[in-house]
Amino acid sequence: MDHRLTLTQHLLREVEEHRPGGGPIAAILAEIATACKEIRAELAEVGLGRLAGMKGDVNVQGEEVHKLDWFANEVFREHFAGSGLLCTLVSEEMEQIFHLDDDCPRAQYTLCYDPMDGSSNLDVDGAVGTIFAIRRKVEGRAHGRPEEVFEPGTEQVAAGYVLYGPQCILVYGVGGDVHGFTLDTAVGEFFLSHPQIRMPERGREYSANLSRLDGWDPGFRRFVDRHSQQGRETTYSLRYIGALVADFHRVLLRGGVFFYPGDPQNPSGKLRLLYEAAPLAFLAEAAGGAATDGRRRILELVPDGLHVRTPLVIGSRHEVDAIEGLLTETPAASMG
Ligand code: AHM
Ligand code: MG
Repeated sequence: MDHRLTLTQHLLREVEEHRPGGGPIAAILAEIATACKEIRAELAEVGLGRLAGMKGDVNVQGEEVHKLDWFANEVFREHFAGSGLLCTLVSEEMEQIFHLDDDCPRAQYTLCYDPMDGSSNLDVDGAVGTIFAIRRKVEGRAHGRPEEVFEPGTEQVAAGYVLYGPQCILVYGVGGDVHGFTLDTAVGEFFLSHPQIRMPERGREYSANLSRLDGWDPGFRRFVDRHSQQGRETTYSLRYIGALVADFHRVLLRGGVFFYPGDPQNPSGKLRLLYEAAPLAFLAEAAGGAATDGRRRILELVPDGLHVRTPLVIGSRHEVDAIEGLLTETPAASMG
């Protein structure tokens, strides 16, 4: 019988290799995997009732909260409160930092996460996901204050996501390679299915919400023009799921680019730096790809708020460079 490597076996090996002495990082990642299995189990039942639909609240983003947004966030809180593994949680679903007072004296890490990414897909049985990044607790800062996490993404020590699609897939990196695992639902365990993922240097697909195109910097519009059917270089297909995790997963495996620019109403776009853009940028770079806000490397941006947003261009080196090149042209020239 073929030996299948479990996530736990893999974590112990990988974390020790890239983060020597990082046992707690492996334990946090294993705990995240368990939390996500719980979320996935609930998602599989959602059509049957108790967590379907909206909760009736509006979150800090001004967005309506699905019951599953709330549930997924609670699962994370329950898994980590009292675990002694984390000092601080930062979540899309919590306006303030969640400080684990009892755990902080011994816990060395902070977790930033989006518990239910793409939740507008919930109503249509579309793909959704969870995004996460682990940061080392910054010593000497007053804990429980947002400033505690105002560090660039280069300070992340691990990042990953879980995609709840037809299969449930967990992808993580701890500073070395990026690896993917598929949940065997009969066994209840993640097994290695995508070892050492490398993002192709270029792809054949791009991913963006084109309904917002009118408000974008002309450089983005020119990229779309060039690669549309009527354009001069008809080599790309458009793919857009509307859940960042799912769109990113496709780009990671097949190459190409995802972008969510700013526009006059939302100059920084929609996606949040701490628990969406920075974790995926960490993975993209580790897999040989790139992530920028159009001009600056995402991993070097320093947040000045828990829920700050950033434009995001993420994917294969070739396409990210191409967009950056178009953005640096003058608006007049770039409309060509
Ligand atoms: P969410 O985390 O509240 O679900 O919002 C983020 C989602 C991303 O997953 C996705 O890329 C984006 O919003 C889609 O936005 P739009 O509907 O404007 O295309
Ligand atoms: Mg999200």
